[in-house]
Amino acid sequence: MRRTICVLAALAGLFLAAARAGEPAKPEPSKPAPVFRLTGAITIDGKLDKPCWKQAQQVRVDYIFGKIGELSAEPRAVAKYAWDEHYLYIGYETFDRNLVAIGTGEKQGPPGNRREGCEISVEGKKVDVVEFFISLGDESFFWEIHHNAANQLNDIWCTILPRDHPVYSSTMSTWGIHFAHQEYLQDEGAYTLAMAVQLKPKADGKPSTVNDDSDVDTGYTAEIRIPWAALGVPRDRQTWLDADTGQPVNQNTKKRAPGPWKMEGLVLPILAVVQDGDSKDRYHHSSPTFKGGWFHMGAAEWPRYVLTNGP
Ligand SMILES: [Ca+2]
Ligand SMILES: [Ca+2]
Ligand SMILES: [Ca+2]
Repeated sequence: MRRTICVLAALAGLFLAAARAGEPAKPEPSKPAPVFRLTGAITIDGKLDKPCWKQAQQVRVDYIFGKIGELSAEPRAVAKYAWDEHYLYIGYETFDRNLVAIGTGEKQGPPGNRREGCEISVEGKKVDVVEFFISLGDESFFWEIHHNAANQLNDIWCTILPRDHPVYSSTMSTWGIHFAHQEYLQDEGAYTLAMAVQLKPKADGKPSTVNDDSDVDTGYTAEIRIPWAALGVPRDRQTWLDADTGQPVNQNTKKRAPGPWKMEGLVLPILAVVQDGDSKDRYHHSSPTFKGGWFHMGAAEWPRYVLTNGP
């Protein structure tokens, strides 16, 4: 009897192995790429000549939308990421030969740090914009950020509910995504959202021009600084300081100020996207495996990064 059970178990094992062999192999999730900590404070001026950007790994934003793993023959954009205990930093560069940037005319943000939004699509205009989808590890909740050559910025908190959830198919969730446009990235005390742009020089040495197609531009570089608190990071990474003495305190202390965030080791998916209104292939992005469709629905395919202390 015992022998029969053993033989049956072995046969079942063989069938299972055969079934597994017939399944398409699931690709292993790629190892997160390191993002290095800043070695000193930086001024957000849009210039990528700082040591942190020289040491940061380059992220190619050259994958052609809808063509899995296929890179553009010419560079479209490069993104770089860095961090410290208060901020995520994004640096990027475009190579656009005709810069177009259109503002929404509407401002958002906290008092003292309000910023104009940017249009991402305008009928009859060849709008350019760079986008970042930043998740703190959850594929259903994340920020979508748009930025352009005129230093205009949108920040949209996106929520994707399960398909069988009533809100998924409600008016709150167009195309299955709830776009919270009116939300904005919050400052944390003295730690504020900042961004800046530098237009790259043209062949004649003068800066590229925005919304003037009589010349040949070379693109621009940009920096965006986002407080960790704004992005929705885990609260157990937060610390507090005594507002008077600057000494570490617990969160029940009345006169407290934001302390350093303990961010080392955090893994976060970030997708970078560049839109060039002049290009036949309008969208390029940074994911080697994204299939197409809504970027929002493909968070599992966004490249992942891990915050590390240094190279
Ligand atoms: Ca363009
Ligand atoms: Ca917003
Ligand atoms: Ca121009």
